[in-house]
Amino acid sequence: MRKKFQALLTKWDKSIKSLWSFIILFSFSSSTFASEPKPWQMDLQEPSGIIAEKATDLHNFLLVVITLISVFVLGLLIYVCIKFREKPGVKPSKTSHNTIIEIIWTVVPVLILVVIAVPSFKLLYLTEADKPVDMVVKVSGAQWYWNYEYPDEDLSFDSYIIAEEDLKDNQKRMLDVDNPLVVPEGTRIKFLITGNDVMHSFFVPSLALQVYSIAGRINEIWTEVPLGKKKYYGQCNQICGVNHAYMPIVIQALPKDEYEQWLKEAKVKFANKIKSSPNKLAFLEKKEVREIK
Ligand SMILES: [Cu+2]
Repeated sequence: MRKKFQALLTKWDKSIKSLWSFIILFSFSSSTFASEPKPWQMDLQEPSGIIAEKATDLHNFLLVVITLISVFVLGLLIYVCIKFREKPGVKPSKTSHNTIIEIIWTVVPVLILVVIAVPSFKLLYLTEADKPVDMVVKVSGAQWYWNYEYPDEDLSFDSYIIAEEDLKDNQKRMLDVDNPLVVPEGTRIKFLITGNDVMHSFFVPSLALQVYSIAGRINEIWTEVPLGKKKYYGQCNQICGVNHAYMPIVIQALPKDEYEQWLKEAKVKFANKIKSSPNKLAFLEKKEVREIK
């Protein structure tokens, strides 16, 4: 009996180890080249850059706090349900006030909120900090595509989703685009975000970017793209019309020399495209793009 149990334990240990190595291998191999949502993902995407890392830390800290509070409240509920349940021959308590308990349940939540507020405000100030940046990119949301403008390079182009039937083997359905926003690796970037028509939202979770794109005003945010050739996937996350689901975002980080090469080619490729074209409409039901004269 004991031997059988030990054999079972060893088998169990082995399968757990192989499962772990699979998970580690899988997450390493897929996270090396891309930050993207994964099937059955339970947690946040792997953070990239200082803001995303701090936001993930805050999220994990809050998760502990809310779990402790929920368990405590659940415990209290179970306790009162059992202790004060209806029983024959027992007179129910008529207590309606208890000054000490009332002070405790007012002061303790205030203290908890203060403890949460400190790291929360710190992070908020960091995201708003006016840090020196390496480059600026202007992002315009439109129905239903993104326009990226590099003001220092006099470069501007549109970025459309790749239709399902045109996807290549290594491209992701509903996430990959024809012209990604290419940036050099290890760069601090300021994004100026505006809109052409209705409200959109520029959302790249792994870089902790989530900013409304609103016509007539410019919102700004900065992020640090870490070292490493990598794709960061995002989507518009403000319901903006019938093709809202079809305007993904791809930020492609490249080594400096590859970025310079891309810049040279892009200046030729998008030479006649100086500013974003609000007249351009994407008819994604028909999978075609048409210019309206
Ligand atoms: Cu949108």
